[in-house]
Amino acid sequence: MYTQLVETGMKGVKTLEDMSPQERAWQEKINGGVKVEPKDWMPDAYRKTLVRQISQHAHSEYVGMLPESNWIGRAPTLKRKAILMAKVQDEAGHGLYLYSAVETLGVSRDAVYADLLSGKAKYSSIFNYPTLTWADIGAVGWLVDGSAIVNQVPICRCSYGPYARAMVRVCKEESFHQRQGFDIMVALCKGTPEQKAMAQDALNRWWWPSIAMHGPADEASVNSAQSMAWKIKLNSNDELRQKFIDQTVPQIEFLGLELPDKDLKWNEARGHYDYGQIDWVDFFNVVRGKGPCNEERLAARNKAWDDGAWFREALTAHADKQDAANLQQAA
Ligand code: BYC
Repeated sequence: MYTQLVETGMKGVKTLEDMSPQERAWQEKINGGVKVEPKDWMPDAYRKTLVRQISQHAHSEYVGMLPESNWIGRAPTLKRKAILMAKVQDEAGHGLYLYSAVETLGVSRDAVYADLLSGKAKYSSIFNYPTLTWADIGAVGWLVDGSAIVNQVPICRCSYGPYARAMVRVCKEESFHQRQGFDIMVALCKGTPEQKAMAQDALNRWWWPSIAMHGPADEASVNSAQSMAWKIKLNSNDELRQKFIDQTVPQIEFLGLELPDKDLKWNEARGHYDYGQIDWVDFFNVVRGKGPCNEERLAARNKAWDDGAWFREALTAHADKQDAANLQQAA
């Protein structure tokens, strides 16, 4: 949404020589590992890129609650239900930390949220696929939160202080989420043949979206070069995708499930797994709002916003009364 406002595209990453003395001094601080804080001077394009990425990230957490909350009422045991409720609540908390981090950049949470509700803002492609069976809840925790951890651990070291600090707690919670998902998969894979087949089916459907969610291939990633120069991103999309694949294949083998990609095999020379062709046409369709659940997700978020109007009004009225009482007391 903000890309057109960012003056420095992939090919236009400025060298230190091209920068003004102020920008050069700032970039040198970044190169030296110094964090940028909200009141520091920063280039407009850096601020806009952060607003874009952090708000998309916040929206992803918020929309990401929907595919899983769909199963809270149908979890197979009380224990699984309590765990899933805690996980979904954590995601709401992640959204709140991230919306707070965006506000430190001088934009209001309501403004960025309005862009989500209108369909203008992006959020992660992964949440536009349906959770059809209980095994999908296992696959989402294991693969989606697993991908999120691989992406977010480096963000704990990114150049913008409030974003980096927010990620520390998010990553700790994501580790719990990933383990609860894997635990569901282990239980299903040790269960009846029908349960194991359910686990395989969930893996087959979630594998490709989970590796695509790391973003377009490096040569098609318009923002990576600049974001990496600014240390908003510390790794490229393909590097993180490869890391996720390398760590997840042994887990698939441990579960005794079939690899979901016939081209997935260890490459001794590269020291990594090779993998098959990602369907980028499908990915960009989903990103553009044409995925299986895009409409449903936005409708759910809009309904929640509309249903909550009376509550927001009550909170505002209460805060106004408190302010008036405080003013009277101070007079
Ligand atoms: N979905 O130049 P690129 C979670 C867009 S939360 C949709 O590589 P960038 C969880 C991209 O925005 C998961 N759009 O972009 C929550 C750009 O478009 P614009 C969310 C995508 O920013 C609840 C265009 O494609 N995590 O896991 O350098 C429950 C070109 O891409 C996607 C984050 O947000 C996508 N998958 O790199 C459970 C992490 N990928 O904006 C789990 C923080 C790309 O120019 N974000 N696009 O119009 C990032 O690390 C980076 O923003 C990305 C993309 C790696 C996602």
